[in-house]
Amino acid sequence: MDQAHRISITVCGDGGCGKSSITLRLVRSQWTHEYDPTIEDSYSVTRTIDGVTYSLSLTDTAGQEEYRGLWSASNLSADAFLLVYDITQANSLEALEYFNEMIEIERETRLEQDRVLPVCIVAGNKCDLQGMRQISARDGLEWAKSRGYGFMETSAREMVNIEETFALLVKRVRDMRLDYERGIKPAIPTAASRTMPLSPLPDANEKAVPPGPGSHSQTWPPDRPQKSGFWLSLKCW
Ligand SMILES: Nc1nc2c(ncn2[C@@H]2O[C@H](COP(=O)(O)OP(=O)(O)O)[C@@H](O)[C@H]2O)c(=O)[nH]1
Ligand SMILES: [Mg+2]
Repeated sequence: MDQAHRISITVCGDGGCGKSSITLRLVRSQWTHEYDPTIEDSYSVTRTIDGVTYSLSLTDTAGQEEYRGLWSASNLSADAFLLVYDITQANSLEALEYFNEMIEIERETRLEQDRVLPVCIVAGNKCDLQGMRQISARDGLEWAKSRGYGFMETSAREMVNIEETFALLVKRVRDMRLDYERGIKPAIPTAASRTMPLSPLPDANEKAVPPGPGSHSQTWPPDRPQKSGFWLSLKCW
């Protein structure tokens, strides 16, 4: 398989957020209750997306603070990063900032060297545990969007949005490479522009409020199909 169809992905995030579970779900469809949190492992898997077969090399990193020193340069050289947090752990979204800072430095380096930039997707995992939720989909989405990253809520346990998340990632890498070949530079928001307020999204349980009479604003919610119940809470951008 030629280089154009190879995609390396580093899965990162705090310990216990489900990196190994997500990775193993994609690679082996396996659901095991516990994985050794100290182990960093690599896997290969192929997926056909829009008629093209890609070989994905995944690195499931060991996320705990005490192992972060083991992060190798090869983890940072990935084509894409899947940044995983746990929707039931309030601090696990902030913990992504640690990885994001490394990725931002890597992005700067690639910009200077005129190389293709990495693609980042944020996954709010354990969305099956709705009753234990501490991080709203809106907060996860805003964190991702303000950095120019894609966003999904996933459940490795219930196999929700696992294939979809990797499919999104592959498509973004493909598009990023095509743009690069055409000389189109991606517009990644800078750290300075991140304070810009984002338009609010309705909560999963909130009813969407249609614009009042005389309002000439766009439809609300913007370009999103109306879904109900549990599925409404699974956001994907
Ligand atoms: N309910 C639920 N538990 C999960 C999910 N993903 C992982 N877990 C559990 O969370 C714990 C940590 O998962 P693991 O994949 O080892 O996390 P890692 O340290 O990020 O690799 C394990 O007990 C998993 O069974 C999920 O989507 N839903
Ligand atoms: Mg693990």
